[in-house]
Amino acid sequence: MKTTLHIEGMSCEHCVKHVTEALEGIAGVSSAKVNLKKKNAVVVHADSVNPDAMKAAVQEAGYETA
Ligand SMILES: [Cu+2]
Repeated sequence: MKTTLHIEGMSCEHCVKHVTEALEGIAGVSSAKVNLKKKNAVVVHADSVNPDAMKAAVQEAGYETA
């Protein structure tokens, strides 16, 4: 499955890395491509991964997501 999350609050490559690691740290997520300019993350994951878990991981990392 592929889910695109809108992410607010990223300002540099460090933020991108932070969000990428947060998302890829979730069990069942195979990859997360975070785009600073587009302010989004395209996450490839197993069907079992709840979108709310991905949002929570982004928020715990210190960023906003809707
Ligand atoms: Cu940053």
